[in-house]
Amino acid sequence: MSLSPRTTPTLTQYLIEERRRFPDASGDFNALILDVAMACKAIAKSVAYGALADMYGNHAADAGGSINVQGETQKKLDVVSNELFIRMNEWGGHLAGMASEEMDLPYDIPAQHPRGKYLLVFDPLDGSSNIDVNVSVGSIFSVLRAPDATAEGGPLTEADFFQPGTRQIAAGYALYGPTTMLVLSVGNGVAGFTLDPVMGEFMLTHPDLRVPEDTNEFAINASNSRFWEAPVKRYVDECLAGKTGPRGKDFNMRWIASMVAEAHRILMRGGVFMYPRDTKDPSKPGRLRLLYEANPVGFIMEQAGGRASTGQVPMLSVQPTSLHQRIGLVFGSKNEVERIERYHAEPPKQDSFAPLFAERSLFRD
Ligand code: AFP
Repeated sequence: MSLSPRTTPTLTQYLIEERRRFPDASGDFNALILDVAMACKAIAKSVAYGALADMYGNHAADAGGSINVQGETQKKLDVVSNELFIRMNEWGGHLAGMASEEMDLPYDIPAQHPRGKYLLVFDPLDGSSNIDVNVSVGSIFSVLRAPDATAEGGPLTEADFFQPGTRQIAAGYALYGPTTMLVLSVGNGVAGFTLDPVMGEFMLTHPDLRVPEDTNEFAINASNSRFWEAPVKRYVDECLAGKTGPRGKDFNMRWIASMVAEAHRILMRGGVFMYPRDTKDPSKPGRLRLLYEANPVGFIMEQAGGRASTGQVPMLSVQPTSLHQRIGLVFGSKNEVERIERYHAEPPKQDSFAPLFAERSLFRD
């Protein structure tokens, strides 16, 4: 460890430098991001204490556990993280409302606190089904501008949040892994900060992150392969065929089941992530959620030179129609995501290459 005086900028310094691009800015936005960062630090602490602070296991509402709006069993840490996001962000006067994976309806700023001009949308603890086995999890957030009427005191409605991803003012995630990191875009590239646990500060360790345009790594839950649509099957089959297939190179596969951790790996070294629309449950047009998973991660990817898509259209162009809307999501290295989009646009090929189900393949004896 170097003993020279620390010159690495903090998150606060980074935000102040960024704000200089907007001489008329009030400082509200920077204060909001610092409140979000404070929530992430508090969550990082709870995650790190784990079993020592009785943080593992399911949330025990009425001793029978609790189910969120998604129909998923809430972990203790889901509930704690949601509460931390709310408490750290409701008082500052920067927000007109919040929405979360863990809350059925939007959260109104209590009357005793001033209202502001932004909306905060978050997944307080993504990948929380991995918590009890100590795998990396994270928080994902997105900042939108509130409609004027709401910012000025009108009623907060679900429709206030129905803004396409292109309208995000900022987005990011915190990753609670071997180190705690905050990855942030305020619309001017992507920067990564590492939490210095002694100083309690996020330090700018990864300025100007870029996603490599090409990759030989893909991530998908292959147990769903029988439900995939033809373009996804084709793409994965071609990757699995490796050097001897149409791609002419070998691929590696990864699946953490913690999207924020996969997003971070892809941001650092390239790759493609797919949780595509499939036929598993026709009532759900995808597994992941548009407003607090796909859009913020999509914004980060695009700001880092990567790409995010539904498979059919750019993710950030999708007009949301409900708060907890699910969607098919593909993101990562630009050239691979574009290839998957091309496969969706092309008419299905009768003689398409399908080694997964061919004579000598993974899924045959
Ligand atoms: P949890 O937050 O319930 O663990 O869900 C995580 C997640 O939304 C996303 O982070 C993963 O990529 C995906 O679900 C994993 O889904 P599968 O369990 O179907 O692989």
